[in-house]
Amino acid sequence: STKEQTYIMVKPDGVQRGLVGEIIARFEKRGFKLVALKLVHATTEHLEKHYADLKGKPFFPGLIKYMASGPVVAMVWEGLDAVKTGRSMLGATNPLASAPGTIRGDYALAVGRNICHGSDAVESAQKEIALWFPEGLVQYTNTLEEWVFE
Ligand code: DAT
Ligand code: MG
Repeated sequence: STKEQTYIMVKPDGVQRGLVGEIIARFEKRGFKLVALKLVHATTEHLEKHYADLKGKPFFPGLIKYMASGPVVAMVWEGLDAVKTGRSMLGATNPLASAPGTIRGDYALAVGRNICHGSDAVESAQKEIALWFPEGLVQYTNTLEEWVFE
């Protein structure tokens, strides 16, 4: 296992439904370190870059409209196997296939309203972090780290 950074985003439905704190709490309690955070109402152009790999899918226009419908909470979390672990904490893309105990499995039903995003690979995490945080991340020491990592 290696220390990684992953891009996690509470989508507009998660913000509207008051699930921001719940989602942040899960990453905090797991032991991940928060290294960037902001509330942003993204433009269509920005979201089309974020979801560039899905351009051409039948659901793409609806996805962009939904993602632009309100502010999102953009975050970067750091820790061991952050990308893969973040994905497993989120659950499956379709919430109906997400296990209870996962974020989507506990709080969502519809694939088009699945409340949160998580990077699917280290390379996409790096791209997404650069897209959402061109200003860079926050450098600081978390004094609890020695209790979370060996
Ligand atoms: P994930 O968000 O789990 O990485 P993805 O990258 O394949 O999934 O798709 C991005 C988002 O697009 C997903 O969170 C919800 C939406 N989406 C995916 N497949 C869909 C579908 N078949 N119908 C409607 N929306 C879909
Ligand atoms: Mg994806």
